[in-house]
Amino acid sequence: MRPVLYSHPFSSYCQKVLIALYENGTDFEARILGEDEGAYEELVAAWPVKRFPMLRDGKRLVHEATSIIEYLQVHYPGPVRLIPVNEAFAVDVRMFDRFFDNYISTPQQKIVFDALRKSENRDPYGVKEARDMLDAAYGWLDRHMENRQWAAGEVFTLADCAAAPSLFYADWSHPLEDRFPHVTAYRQRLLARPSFARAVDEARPYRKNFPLGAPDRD
Ligand SMILES: N[C@@H](CCC(=O)N[C@@H](CS)C(=O)NCC(=O)O)C(=O)O
Repeated sequence: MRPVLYSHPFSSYCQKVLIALYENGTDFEARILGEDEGAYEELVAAWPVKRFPMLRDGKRLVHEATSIIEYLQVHYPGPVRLIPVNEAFAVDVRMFDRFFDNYISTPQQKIVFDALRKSENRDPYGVKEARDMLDAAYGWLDRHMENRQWAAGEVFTLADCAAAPSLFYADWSHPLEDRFPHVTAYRQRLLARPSFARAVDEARPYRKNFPLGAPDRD
C-alpha cells in the first residue's frame, strides 16, 4: 500500500509536501484536485475546511503540510531526515517552519486571495498589512540568513520545505528586489535544490493562473 496525496501542483503547501516526498524518493499516489475525477469531492467529504494538501494512508487521514511531513518521516522514512533526531535542533526546525508558514506564506496568500476577489470585496488595508508583514519578515530573515546555508543550520530540513514555496511565491507577490540579498541568495539555493526544482517544473503549466501575473523568470 502506498499513501495517497490530494494536492495540486501549483499550490505552495502541496509543493512543501512534494519536496519532502521527492527528497526521500517516497512512493505515493497523486490525486490531483480539479483534474482527477472525484478527487476534490473526496477531499471536501473528508475535510470540510477544504484546504489541501491532505494525505490518505489506508483509513488514516493526515491534514496540514507540516503534519504530513512529520507523518511521512515516522511511517515512510527515507535517507533524508527532515526533522532531526536531536531535540534541541528539532525545536529550531519547527520554529522556522512556523515562521515561513505564518509570516511569509500567510501574508503572501492574503495578497493573492485578495486579487482573486471581486473588486467590491477587496481589502486594501488587509493587503497593506500583509505587505508590511512581508517586509518585516524579509528583514528579519535577511539578517538570519547572512551566515547560513539552510534555514535551521547546515542541513536541509522541514524548515526549508516550508521556505521554498513560500519565498518562491512571496517574491512574485511582493518582490525582494535587491533589498534583501541574503534572502534572495537563499531563495536561489532553494530553487537549485532538485526536489524543489522538480516541483517548480511540474507547476509551470499553471503559471497563467497566478492572479497577479507570473513574472517571466524562475
Ligand atoms: N495550514 C494549511 C494551509 C493549506 C492551504 O492554505 N492550502 C491552500 C492551497 S496552497 C488551499 O487549500 N487553498 C484553497 C482555498 O483557499 O480554498 C497547511 O499547512 O496545509
